[in-house]
Amino acid sequence: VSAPGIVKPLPPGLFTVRGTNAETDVAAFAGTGRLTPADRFFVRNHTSTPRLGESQWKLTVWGSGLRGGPVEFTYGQLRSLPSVTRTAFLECAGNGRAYYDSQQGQPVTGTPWTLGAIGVARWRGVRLADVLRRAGIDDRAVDVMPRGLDDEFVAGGVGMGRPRRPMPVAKAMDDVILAYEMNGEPLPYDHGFPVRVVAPSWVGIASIKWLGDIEVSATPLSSPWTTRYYRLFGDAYPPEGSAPLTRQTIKSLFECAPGTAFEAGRIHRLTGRSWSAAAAVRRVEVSTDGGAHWRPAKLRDTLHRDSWVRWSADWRPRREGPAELLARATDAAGNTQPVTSVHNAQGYLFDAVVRHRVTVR
Ligand code: MTE
Ligand code: MO
Repeated sequence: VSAPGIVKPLPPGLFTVRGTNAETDVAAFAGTGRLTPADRFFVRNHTSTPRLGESQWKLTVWGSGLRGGPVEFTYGQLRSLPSVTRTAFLECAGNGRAYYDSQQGQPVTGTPWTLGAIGVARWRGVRLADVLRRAGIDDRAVDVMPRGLDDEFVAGGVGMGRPRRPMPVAKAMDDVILAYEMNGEPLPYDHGFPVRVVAPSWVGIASIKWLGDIEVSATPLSSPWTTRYYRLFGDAYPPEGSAPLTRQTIKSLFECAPGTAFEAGRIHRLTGRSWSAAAAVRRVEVSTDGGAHWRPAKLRDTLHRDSWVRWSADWRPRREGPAELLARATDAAGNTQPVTSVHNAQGYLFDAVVRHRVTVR
């Protein structure tokens, strides 16, 4: 079963499909390792997955921030550059958005993801910095804007062109990868075949899939994905919104489906994952009584900044009826998940502790 706009099969129980987007069901992370297999990895498509071939594909790097004219790279040329491999999570800026409404009573627009718009993969490709240097990037360059080869995005009858979003040259030259492999296999169609951007720790939209060209500019660039979307709008922000979003935030999930029934009087091993874009998660606390009492979860992974830490906590529920499981992560930079997340109209960067509702019987 695949959804309109998505090529790979999306079995119910592993995915919840909304339009052209597919969220990994949190229970589908259980039993997977630190890396999320591509067949369980969420898909966020503005339109639909193009099936491109690598022999026709080329990358064009162009713009006022180059010393000379446009430079093209074939797939073979890109593959022959020195490669790097890096584990990084990829997460939609709207992951957790549904809880603004369901937990805080604050309506927001956009895909109502719960917590499954995240995955961790091992990406292999070339450094964007190497490609930009080979293309002759000039000292005057300020912004770098990758653009996809998928269809134009149209919202409310207004065409916005193909998905593209500028990043400052400092990020582009730092840790960004042009990836052609995911978990040791060629990129699947849905995740950007033949080549995608991976911008570690940044909002998912920075990781443009089906890369076709990159504009390098000596003057600041913008796109609807830095002006209209992926900024924070609302009471807590100026009328023009916050600055364009860069890093993701801190979150935790339990690997159990909402409403899961636990047998009273028995010991259950609760498992989950926590991650943060600012620094590695170093402490996770769990509450099984709706937040009245907290205890440390057992961390099952070494600390890693761009990955999640898997954890577990044993629970012997006593009373029958509804229960709430809460997990609260703290990272090495001292960030802790708050009780409520500051509202913004498009529901980005939800970071509050999520109340996972289950039952005991
Ligand atoms: N790139 C293109 N070309 N088109 C898109 O629709 N979606 C972005 C980003 N890159 C998108 C894109 C968004 S919003 C996210 S969260 C990530 O891709 C999702 O990556 P995935 O589908 O591989 O999980
Ligand atoms: Mo996204």
